[in-house]
Amino acid sequence: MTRIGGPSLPQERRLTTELPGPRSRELLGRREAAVARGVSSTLPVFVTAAGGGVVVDADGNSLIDLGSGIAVVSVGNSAEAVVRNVSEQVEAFTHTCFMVTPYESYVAVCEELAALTPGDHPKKSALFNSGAEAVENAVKIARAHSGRQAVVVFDHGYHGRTNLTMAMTAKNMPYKHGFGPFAGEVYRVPLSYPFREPVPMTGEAAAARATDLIDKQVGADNVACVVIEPIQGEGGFIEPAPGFLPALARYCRDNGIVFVADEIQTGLCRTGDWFACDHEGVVPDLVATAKGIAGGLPLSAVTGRAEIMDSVHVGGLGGTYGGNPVACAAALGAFTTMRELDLVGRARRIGDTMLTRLRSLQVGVPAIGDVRGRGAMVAVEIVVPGTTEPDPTTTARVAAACRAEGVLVLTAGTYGNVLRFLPPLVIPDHLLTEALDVLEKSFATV
Ligand code: PLZ
Repeated sequence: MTRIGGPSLPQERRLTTELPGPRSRELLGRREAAVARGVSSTLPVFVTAAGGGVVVDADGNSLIDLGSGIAVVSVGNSAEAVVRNVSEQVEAFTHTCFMVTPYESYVAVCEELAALTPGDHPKKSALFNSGAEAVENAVKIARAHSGRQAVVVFDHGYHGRTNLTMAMTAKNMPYKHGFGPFAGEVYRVPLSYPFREPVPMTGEAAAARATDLIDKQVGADNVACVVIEPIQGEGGFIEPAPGFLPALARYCRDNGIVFVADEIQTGLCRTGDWFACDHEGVVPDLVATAKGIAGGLPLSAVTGRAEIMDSVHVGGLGGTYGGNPVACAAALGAFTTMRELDLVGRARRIGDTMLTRLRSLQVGVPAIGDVRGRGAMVAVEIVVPGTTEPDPTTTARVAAACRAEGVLVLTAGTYGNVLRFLPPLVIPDHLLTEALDVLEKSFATV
């Protein structure tokens, strides 16, 4: 059977119409009548196929994908092993509910997560559907384990759109505006943000600034968990100074606080390690994963120390669809693909290519205030030249110019001034180079 999408799609940038083209515009009309306005789209072209490093739309345009559906299709869209496993699974059964009658693939995913996540202590997992749900459950587990209530999060953090995770997310617009009241007992402390520190600060000093606030304003004894993205995603790909995460992890250990790494955007090969925490040898008590875990199917997990995971009473965790068999089959296919194609190594090479090119671009483009990233999670922060003042307008213009030329880029950041790049880890080199050429031209034209 010939596949419509997947890795065998021609790996080329091809523009046959303006974007969106006539067919997409027609669908947009229907969309406007039927889909709620609150759900937005970065580039309103309607997709018909995707694979490798391209997304193809209803008008036959083929775009270079530097977004991976927000860091999801790391193994590529419709990856072979994912499609095979999913097809077999839907032919066998589509759902029983693990809480009613279990199946092997759920257990196998938990075994894989125990092996892959940082640390070699005994671990257990529970599976859910979305990133926000995983974060919510990590908090439930930490509270059950510690008998404490407070949750500590960071400036610029993003953890989801449900009520508790909105409270944990920093940015008001568009995530929280008008949606309160929010869950209580959530406390926010400063991050380490090297590009924006008023005075240069070591990771240890930035951690002390945060933990001092926890001590003074919350009280370590009241804190159930500290939840942090090891590299912030939506907040603008902010990599804390070296030493920041290890110092926080130490503080948590010394104070009986559950250290939760939200690796939903950073996890599963994206940063050139299996998990971003591996970079400094940080071992979280709990790890939340989602996005890249299942090649595009909705699946998420909380994985952590067996004794913490098991502090919840029987029946205290779950949900109708959590660990759905089709999503678990996809995840097992994704893990296989990550190993077979060495996507950890591939992410590192993508990072080298992109950072080298972007740093040389920065020399001639004063609006590029910072180039940063690890592995295939790379960003440039756009500022008013000669200052650190964020410039979201230029950022939006450069992003729009890239998209008009068929390169799908995303933006991020508290100030909306970060261009971020999250290519599928299977993107061919020639497409990555071509996308960087388009980006370079876009800077020259705006
Ligand atoms: N934690 C670190 O990056 C999702 C959000 C897109 P869900 N990020 C993309 C949007 O505008 O909604 C994310 C994340 C981190 C949690 C989440 C939440 O994951 O699967 O979107 O619930």
